[in-house]
Amino acid sequence: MEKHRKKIEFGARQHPKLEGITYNYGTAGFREKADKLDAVMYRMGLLAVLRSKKTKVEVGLMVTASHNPVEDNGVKLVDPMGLMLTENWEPHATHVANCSDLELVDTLQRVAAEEQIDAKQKVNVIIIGYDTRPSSKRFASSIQDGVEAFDEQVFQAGCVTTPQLHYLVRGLNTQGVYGDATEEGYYMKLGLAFWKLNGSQGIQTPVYVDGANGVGAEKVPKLLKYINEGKCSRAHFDKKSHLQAFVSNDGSQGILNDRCGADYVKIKQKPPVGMDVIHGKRYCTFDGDADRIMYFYVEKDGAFKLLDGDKICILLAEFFFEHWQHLELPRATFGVVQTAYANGSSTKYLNEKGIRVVLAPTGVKHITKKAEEFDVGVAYEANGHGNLIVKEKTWNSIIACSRKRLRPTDRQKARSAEVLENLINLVNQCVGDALSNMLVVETILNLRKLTIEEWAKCYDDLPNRQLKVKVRDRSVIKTTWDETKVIEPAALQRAIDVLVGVIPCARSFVRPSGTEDCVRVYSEAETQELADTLAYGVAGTVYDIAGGVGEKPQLHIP
Ligand code: 16G
Ligand code: MG
Repeated sequence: MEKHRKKIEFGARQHPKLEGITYNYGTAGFREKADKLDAVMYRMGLLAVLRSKKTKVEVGLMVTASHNPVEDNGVKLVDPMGLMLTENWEPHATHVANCSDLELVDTLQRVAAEEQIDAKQKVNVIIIGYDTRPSSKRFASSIQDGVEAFDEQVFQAGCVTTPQLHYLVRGLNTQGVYGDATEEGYYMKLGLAFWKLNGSQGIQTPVYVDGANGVGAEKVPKLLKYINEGKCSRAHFDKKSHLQAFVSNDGSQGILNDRCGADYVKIKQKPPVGMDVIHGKRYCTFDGDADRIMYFYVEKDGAFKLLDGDKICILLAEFFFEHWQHLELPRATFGVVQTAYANGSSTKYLNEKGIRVVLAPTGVKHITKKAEEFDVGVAYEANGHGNLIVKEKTWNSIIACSRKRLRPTDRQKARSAEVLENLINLVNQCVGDALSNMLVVETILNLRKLTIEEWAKCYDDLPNRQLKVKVRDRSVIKTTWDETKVIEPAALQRAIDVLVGVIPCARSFVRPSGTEDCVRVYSEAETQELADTLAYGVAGTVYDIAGGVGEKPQLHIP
């Protein structure tokens, strides 16, 4: 470290830390107004070098603030297998971001000592990706300054979706076994799996995509090129399939995430601005960095129908489970991970199908970790983040079933194994991925010959309501691990129990947000009126018991 002290200090002068801000490496890395982030970017370049020295392989950094407004930005570190930064490094990131410029080298030295990092360990390369925000490209170069202060090298992956950056990191660290570590390799892998599942006929009806004016919008046509022109294999150019996707909010006019994108559609429960939504067509919506997706359509009478992460989860889990049962792998476990936000009807539906469901706290890192406890885990958040995770030994068993010469009586088994092998290749196992999950949904609907309306009808969502309450200090609220109950203040949970108890089939919980300064309230009940009454009742109680500020939430009945 001493060897690089001068260079690191020189860089710190080019990227000086702003006074009076405390940064926190939260569920999705750092997020802030972009004009407050330059020093954090430089410092994360430095930290990524230490992380890479520690793991002895490549790590990545993604510059994005996902569904936040365009003036925000953020950065997160990506671990060697393309997963989120391991939790015990989050405090290191927070310390390195918050120390003064003068303390920077010493803080890095402390991290290196605590993690017993061998200073001589060589770093191959640090991979950097960024989204379409105006500040993003500049930040990628601030990160590069951090990496170069250690005399290490970067690979600038350019403007990519968050899941593509995760894919690149995993591709590099598996020497291409997971997939060629290039953007082209990503399209080829998905394109080939899509062709194997859907054949040359492909899918006959188009899907309409709300690109949130973000990075996903510009990647859809690239992906389609590989599918429709058969460019999904270097050796063969004959693997042509068919998929049409028309992108609105493609960034040519509108503003990133402005009245469009998955977050807007979910919260407002209405179509994005900038898209003509017509009965009889199938729509989906991405968020700004394309790691979330949801589907929607309108009924004849114009009623808006959203198919959120829970519905996608069920489509995937049920399809997978049916084929999985044909494989007869008795010792292998299959399960679904949801969060407390999962609609009660979705959990009931899965239970009735004999599929095991477990809960995890909100956030991709939590659901992913929980899913890893199964041999095959499907992990989804209602807001559209989700994927499928398969253990290596189970992957090998599936391939063995699919490749083995089986007796004619085992044909179904071989067919199911082949479908699952291709489906797993179609999923981005690192992290939820809007592009890949769009192909997954399109494929399952196609293979099952389901329309979006038929898919929507698999269960009716219980009416629900989400609210935010402003309190003086949201950290006074402590919940159980799965976030379904409040532990402190105990009086708050007692009050929630009373409110829930008087409404049949109702459920409600509260938790401090990990990304905003507020407490979130969720409620569901048999009717919208009851869900609203309950949500406002609970919100009012949070306000009274947990130090509410500003206006008290109140239900205004028109
Ligand atoms: C972040 C998380 C998302 C979670 C959301 C909850 C990642 C990549 N993203 O966006 O999974 O649902 O935070 O936000 O982990 P909240 O804590 O403000 O409710
Ligand atoms: Mg996102």
